[in-house]
Amino acid sequence: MTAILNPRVLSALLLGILVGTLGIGLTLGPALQAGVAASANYQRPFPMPHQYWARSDEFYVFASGGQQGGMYVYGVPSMKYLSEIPIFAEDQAWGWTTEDEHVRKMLTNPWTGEVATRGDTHHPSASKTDAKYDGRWVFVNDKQFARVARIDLDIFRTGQILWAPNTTGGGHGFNVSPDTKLAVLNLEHEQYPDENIRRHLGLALDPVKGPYAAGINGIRIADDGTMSNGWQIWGPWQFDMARIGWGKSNGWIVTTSYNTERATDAVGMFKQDHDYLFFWNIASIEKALAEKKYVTSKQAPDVPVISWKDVEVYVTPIPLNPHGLDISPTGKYVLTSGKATTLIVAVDFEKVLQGIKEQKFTGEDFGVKVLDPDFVRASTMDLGMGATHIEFDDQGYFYVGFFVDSDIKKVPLGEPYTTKHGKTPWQVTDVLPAHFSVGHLAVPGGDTAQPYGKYVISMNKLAKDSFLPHGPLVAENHELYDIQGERALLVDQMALGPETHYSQILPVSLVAPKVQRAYTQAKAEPGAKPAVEYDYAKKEVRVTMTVVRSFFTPGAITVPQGWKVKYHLISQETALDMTHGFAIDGYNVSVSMDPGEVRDVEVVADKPGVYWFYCNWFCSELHMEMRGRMIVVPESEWPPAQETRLAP
Ligand code: RUQ
Ligand code: CUA
Ligand code: CA
Repeated sequence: MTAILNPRVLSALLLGILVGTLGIGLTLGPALQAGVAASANYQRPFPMPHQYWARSDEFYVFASGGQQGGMYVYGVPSMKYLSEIPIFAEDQAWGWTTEDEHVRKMLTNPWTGEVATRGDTHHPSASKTDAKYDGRWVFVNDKQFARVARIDLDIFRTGQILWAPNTTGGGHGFNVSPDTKLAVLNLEHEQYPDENIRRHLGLALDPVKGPYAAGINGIRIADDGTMSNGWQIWGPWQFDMARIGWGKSNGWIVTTSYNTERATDAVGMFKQDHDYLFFWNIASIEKALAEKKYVTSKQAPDVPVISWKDVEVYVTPIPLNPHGLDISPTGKYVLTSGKATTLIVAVDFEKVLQGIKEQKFTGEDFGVKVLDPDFVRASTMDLGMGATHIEFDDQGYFYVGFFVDSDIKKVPLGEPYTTKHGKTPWQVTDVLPAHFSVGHLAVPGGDTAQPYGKYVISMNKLAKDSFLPHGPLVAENHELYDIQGERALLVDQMALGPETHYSQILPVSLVAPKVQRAYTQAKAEPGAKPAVEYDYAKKEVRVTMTVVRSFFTPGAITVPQGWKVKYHLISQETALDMTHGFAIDGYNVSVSMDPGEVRDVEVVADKPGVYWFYCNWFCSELHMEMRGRMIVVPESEWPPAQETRLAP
């Protein structure tokens, strides 16, 4: 204590903090050296956690945020929360606000011009090479507006948002192909489409009473990750989950539908004791495109819309409203579960191909051949109540989550995995209790040809009393199980915001080496000089502003009231973690600039007076001093002499 009160030491420490944050290398003066020596007397807490988690974590978890609109990122096994990635919804904390031109453009529907700042992220799907994660991107869909985003893993930011045409929303099942050239987004919510599409389908649809139509969006992905709308297939049914096959199921898209009744309410959607699992031949889709068997809508004249009748598609019955849909590591088994049944079905894809060849059909529905379930199924298992989703490990087991039972069951797969685990297949060997109500679950690589195993994470829909009470709405609960032994071990729990659907769990080695410490954008504008430009014709002020500890330059600008002010903000920082903010008092503006980031912010200066803009990210000891003025002058008092003049 006495050392702290010594003014000489105190000023030395302060100077130390300042110099430290300014990142300037100085020779230590005698006073400063005294300060360093004094601080060495203080004991550090033990154990010293610095870098411990950075060095010990093995995986990144990219968890969809559901109605949070973005994604959460955390480490495994530490379960340490790392970041949010804002995507479909504005997220001020992470600098994702629509006053930024680029963000607003991404959130603008290209077909209608509407800006959508709400969203519902569901199914992240990582980029792959040969059906194995390659660590380039994570893609994810928004159910509410039927959008798909690409997250660039070098900066953990959204690089592109693609909107599906011809739909009012409800794009749920989403999956990226094993070679990252194709993605599919299913329309879960039925639509009353454009008249060109209606005519092409030839179905009797009613805009008010239903039934409606729906389909699948085929999204093409270029080598640089750029997505484009490739095609749509429409038919009589909605679709829920989606997988693009590999290995034994290579060349096929698999989807489920829980409303083959084509009903418009929950009771109607449960009318039949089964719905369908669909198999779509990708080559037949390309063939229909090549033969120009498609129409286009008025809205999207460049997106071909194919009828289900013009492609090769088969179905097989699955009991009571299937939801979970997952493919085993060799691509052989397609596992699916009904929501209102205790039955889990394993379909053998080799049997599907054989059944098609040998015509093992029991009939047809809307012209689609129905594959005999007895022929194509490897097993129908009675495992528990409220099955949700399924994942695979590296030992030949699958894990299935149960919402009602609040647990995960571990089950050995059939051939060719039996030699690996030596167990009787399709029977439960372990039960993992969950707290509570399992939604999705994830194993690292558990939806690819290369599961890493080791852990299962249960993304529970309800946490109930797992954590300190915090109101009627409580946090979500992610639970970590170690699955390396014969019996799984619940090793950790993590409270997280609402509401994760699926996750992708990628090895640190695939991601960490590529992560940038600063944006390279600012370097692309090396000659950028602060400037203020008045455009009297457009009634616009354009400000080029450099941002670096602890100054905005120019530090003051004058603008006529009612004009648009366009800030081109250039962070000149290169130090890791040195983010600045740009918020304007009394105006709805708050963006952030990560090191080297360039942001373009637009604001209409409609209120007269002196408005301070300031940095709202604590950046250095002079953080609070990092501010400047936007002086809004009533237009009647505006002679050009009021223009901001910058020294040359
Ligand atoms: S959903 S709990 Cu994946 Cu959107 Cu199933
Ligand atoms: Cu810059 Cu605080
Ligand atoms: Ca149904």
